[in-house]
Amino acid sequence: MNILLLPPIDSEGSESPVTESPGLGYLAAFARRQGHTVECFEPRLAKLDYKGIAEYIGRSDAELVGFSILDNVEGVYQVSSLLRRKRSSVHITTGGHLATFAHRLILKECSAIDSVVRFEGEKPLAQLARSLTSDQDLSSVSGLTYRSGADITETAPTASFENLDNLPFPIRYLPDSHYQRQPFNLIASKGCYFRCTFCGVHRFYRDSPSLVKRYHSPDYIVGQVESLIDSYGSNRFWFMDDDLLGTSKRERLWIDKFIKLLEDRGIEMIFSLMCRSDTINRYPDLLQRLRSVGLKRLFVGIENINDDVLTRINKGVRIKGHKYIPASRNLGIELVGGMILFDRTTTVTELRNNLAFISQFKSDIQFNFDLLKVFFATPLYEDLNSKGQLLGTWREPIYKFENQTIATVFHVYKGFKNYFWKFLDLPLRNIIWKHIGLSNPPLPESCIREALGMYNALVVKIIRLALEESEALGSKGNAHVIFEDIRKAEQNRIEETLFVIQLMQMPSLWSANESTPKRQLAALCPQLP
Ligand code: B12
Ligand code: SF4
Repeated sequence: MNILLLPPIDSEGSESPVTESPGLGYLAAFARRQGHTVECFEPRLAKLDYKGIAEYIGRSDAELVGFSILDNVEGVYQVSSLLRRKRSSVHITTGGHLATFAHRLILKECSAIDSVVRFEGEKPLAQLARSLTSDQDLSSVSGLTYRSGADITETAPTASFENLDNLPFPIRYLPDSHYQRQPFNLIASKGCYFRCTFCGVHRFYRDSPSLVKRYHSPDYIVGQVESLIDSYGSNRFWFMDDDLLGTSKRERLWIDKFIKLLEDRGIEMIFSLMCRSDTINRYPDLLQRLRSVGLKRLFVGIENINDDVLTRINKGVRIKGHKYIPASRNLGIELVGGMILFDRTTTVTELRNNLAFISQFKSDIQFNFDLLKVFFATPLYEDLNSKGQLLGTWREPIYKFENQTIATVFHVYKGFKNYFWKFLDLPLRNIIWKHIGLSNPPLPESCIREALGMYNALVVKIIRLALEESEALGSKGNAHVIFEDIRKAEQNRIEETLFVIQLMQMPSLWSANESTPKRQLAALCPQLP
């Protein structure tokens, strides 16, 4: 059967960078091994709107179309409805975390969609294609929710691959040139033993008949790495696992074996991964060892520096678990710290504690400052929903802050985030990627430190000012007015940060030169202060 798979569709007009979906690559590789013809299509490369996507699919010879859904359900509804008008006989299915949790809602809300594959999709997708080819009843497909007449029926899921090595290597569906600029995404394990309230990963694996966490063997992953380096000549990778490093001895043994294999085979790779803060605390030697085999960038879910908040989100860690958050400068690894600065019950003291913590690191960590977002079917969603504290819809659930000062500060911060996104945030990420060699050409250390230091200081300053002003104004505080006050007061600092970051995007200025951007700036534009 001819199958066409699409990664999560972005909302129209979104400019977020293209990231290859390893999940889609596995689905395609497995279905091909079962004898189907499978293509994956990334509409963002062609910059297509919903109509354009539907037209593209309509022109293809796909008989089964699969949409991966992460967040943008509305986009999938619109494309599916447009497609249905062009091709009445094509079978439209969906899958992924959100689709799994909201399977019945999706089929109820969008009549153009025929089915939802729940949980891991490799076996069910291949079974669905086989059933459709032979015109069989869909009841033999495992883990499928589908229409039968006016009803919605669901079949029980069966366990997915207990031994992940039985899966073929995922296909790489983006143009070759993409991998010269961006790393290859890898998945070495699936699942996570923790149960953070805001995350759907644990439910996805716990509700399925498969084991909660499974690993590919180090041999499989290293084999994949070697084969990609041989085929594409690029050695940059990004492990996208839920929690690759974990905290148990068993997980540590996996990492040790993986490191040894890379050393024994003399493989030179550059990679990044995501981990919990208590992993670093438990195994302080681990980062150095990973660094010696190519770890260049580490995303650490610090989340918060208040024990009450860590308990609220059920992170399974106390602040003493953050004890060993090292400085990038000392380690030679670029650190990204995920911080949840705002949640429904954030207090002013909690926010101040977090800002003080962030300030300590100056230019040593790239912080992602975030709002605790609610995703459908997560424990957080269930809790707030049961207490009647959710507004919006299941697709876009939101909550009201308890503390009015925090609400105002958040809206001021959000205003700056939107204001900065294109000019500061995104370019800063790009230059960090360049710096660590995850994309070319690399930038010198001093540049990155300068930009990061300026950016972190700017954001902390803005939030502190917003806090001061909204506390002083009390109930009269208006986020829009405070935003404008701060923007005017901090215009010089904003422009300087913006200029330095933009300057750094001109690699020709940086080549082997280690001087700081400020000096470069002064040399280039002596008229500037
Ligand atoms: C890569 C990634 C992204 C990429 C997307 C890349 C892409 N083109 O797909 C980017 C960076 C863009 C991204 C964005 C977001 N992401 Co994201 N992302 C991931 C990440 C790290 C890896 C995904 C992956 O490949 N996993 C491995 C594969 C094997 O698993 P899988 O993708 O789930 O696919 C399997 C099944 O779900 C199923 N399946 C999936 N799609 C389909 C489609 C069909 C047709 C079928 C049959 C089956 C099927 O079969 C697959 C194979 O077994 C996961 C975390 C993780 N490790 O999974 C988070 C994760 C999926 N993301 C998440 C979130 C919340 C988001 C955002 C909403 C974040 C935000 N606040 O903006 C956005 C949404 C963007 C959008 N456009 O909708 C959450 C989802 C939580 C939930 N809903 O419960 C996760 C789990 C992270 C987390 N721990 O919270 N993300
Ligand atoms: S540790 Fe990460 S993957 Fe695991 S439940 Fe928490 S947020 Fe989700």
